[in-house]
Amino acid sequence: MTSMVLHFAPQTCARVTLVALEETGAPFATRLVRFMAGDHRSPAFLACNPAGKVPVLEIGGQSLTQNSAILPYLARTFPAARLLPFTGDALADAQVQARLAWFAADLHPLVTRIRMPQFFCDLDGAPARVRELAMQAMAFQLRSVEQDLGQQPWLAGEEWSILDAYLSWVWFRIAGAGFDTAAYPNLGAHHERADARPAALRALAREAEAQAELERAGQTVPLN
Ligand SMILES: N[C@@H](CCC(=O)N[C@@H](CS)C(=O)NCC(=O)O)C(=O)O
Repeated sequence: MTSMVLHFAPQTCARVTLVALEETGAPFATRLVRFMAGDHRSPAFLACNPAGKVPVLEIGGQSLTQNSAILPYLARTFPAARLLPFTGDALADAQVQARLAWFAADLHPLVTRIRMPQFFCDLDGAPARVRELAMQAMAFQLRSVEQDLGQQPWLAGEEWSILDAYLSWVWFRIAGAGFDTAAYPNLGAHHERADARPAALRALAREAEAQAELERAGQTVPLN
């Protein structure tokens, strides 16, 4: 079997790939990227991903980046894990890709503005406003999902998919940054369900180990 190595950091969107790998049951190794030590700007890491971001999945020595590419790769390579509801129908499969793109291109940038608004405008008082506007935009994006999850347990319907892990990561990031979670009870319950899956628990345990390692070295990313 082709070897797989995930470059990741705890609490980041690499969690989604980590959960996907755990769901496949395939063997893989992990490499902790220590942002506070500048690992993501090292020549070795930039050779894997010139964008300097996690996740990077090395597959037989080749780097694959972007959750929206990695997750379909894993879904197609390990069909028994049923990571994504691909059917082979071009339009249905494009709808699945659209969902992935919604997470990567619409929701994730809002998460970043909510968590790290100072990277978008550092003028006096501006970060608070950046965060506020991003919270409003996030609330708008999540309203239809909240409605859907009142009718069905998982994003794609009756069956779990890795889209649920993506949503759970978004929820984790915004809930920890003061987002008004009380207005989204179905999303809150979904988060509990998604994170209680055995593969998610294994992924969270790996993250906890990595976080402890960062704490021992005084290299945790400061909370905003
Ligand atoms: N579009 C990328 C986003 C990757 C990304 O933004 N990763 C963040 C962590 S959540 C990162 O590595 N940030 C470090 C940096 O930008 O310096 C994906 O979905 O994989």
